[in-house]
Amino acid sequence: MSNNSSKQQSYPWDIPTKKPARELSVAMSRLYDSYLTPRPEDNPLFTSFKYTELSGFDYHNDDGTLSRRDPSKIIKVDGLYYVWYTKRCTQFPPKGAKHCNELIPSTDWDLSEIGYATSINGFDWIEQGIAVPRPDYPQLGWRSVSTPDILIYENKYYLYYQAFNEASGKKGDHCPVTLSVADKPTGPWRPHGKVIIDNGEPGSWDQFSIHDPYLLIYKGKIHLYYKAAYGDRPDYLVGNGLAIASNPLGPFEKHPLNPILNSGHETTYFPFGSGIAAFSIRNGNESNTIQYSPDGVNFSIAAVTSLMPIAAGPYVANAFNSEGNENGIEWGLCHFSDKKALNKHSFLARFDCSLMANELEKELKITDVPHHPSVYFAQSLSPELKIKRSSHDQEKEKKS
Ligand code: AAL
Repeated sequence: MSNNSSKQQSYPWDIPTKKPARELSVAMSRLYDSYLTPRPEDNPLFTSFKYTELSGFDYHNDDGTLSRRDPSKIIKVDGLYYVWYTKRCTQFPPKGAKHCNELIPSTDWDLSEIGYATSINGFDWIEQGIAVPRPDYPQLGWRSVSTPDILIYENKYYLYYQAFNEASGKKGDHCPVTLSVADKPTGPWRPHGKVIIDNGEPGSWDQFSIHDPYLLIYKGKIHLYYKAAYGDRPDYLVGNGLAIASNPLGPFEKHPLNPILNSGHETTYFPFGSGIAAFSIRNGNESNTIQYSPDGVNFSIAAVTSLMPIAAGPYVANAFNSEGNENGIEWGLCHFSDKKALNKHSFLARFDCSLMANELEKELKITDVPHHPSVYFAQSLSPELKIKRSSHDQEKEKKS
């Protein structure tokens, strides 16, 4: 503490919007240095999230045989919104890597295809069918194709997706990324048939998996963000990488600074102002944050939030023609899945947020988001830990 700090004026009652010219604690300094505005209510990169169930999708009475998950970003073509997603329609629900076969999926995204749907308002959807089916053995992705994202480049449509040649979970969740090309969003889609992003060299963080491809055109270059889960499961780490190309078919050059996000399962990126913003949704020290980079590479935390949408695929108006003054995003689709359910499947839902540079939606700038007690109690102790904790207490009492 400096000598004159006791003499300086108190921090004002009405929070100053500009950093006051007085000594500040580290936390209060950070409020001005690390965030666009000191109050989240005014911060264009802070948002809370609201959720709406969608109409138009059937799930076989939730018996686990029909799943939709990992939606792409959403695009609008001729007044219609389009989304692509992992669609699994199998005779049986997933039964794990040990019990899977040609009919029984290992995981929720095993034995899947790429489905797509359209909507005029983003709430009511009509499934249009399968965009990319599983190709015949031994073609790339014969076991499963999943987790798509869309790029429009020079009037052609490119669907990037994960291509599994073995059931996920057998060794890990190992797969590369490939793509299919079409002249229209409705297809027909022509498989490229080749791996589009190579796995890293042996021993590197992305040696086994390139997941969640996510495409933007930024500063004239195709930016493909991806996620890799690295380290040994179940305690793996999750990072996001970036690969850049001048042509949708590659070659994609991985950024030398990869990983460029230190946390965040799944990828959600959008042009914001003159840079790129990202969701860091779960897994890692920086879970539940919204991040910003002035260059698409060097991200910092811009907001801490809660109840973030899982596997968010936002509607990004200028994903492929950003002009350097972008207004951000307001809604998208995400998925929910019950990891503990026996008949495991996922379903799509809509999220709404307020991440616009030029507009604030008050209803979506709330930091106090109360949850029903059932949300907390759903996070129950395992029976083993409960026993350990209660015997701890008895031990402690005996000692005291
Ligand atoms: C998802 C994504 C990828 C993974 C699996 C299915 O949430 O990260 O798609 O492979 O889980």
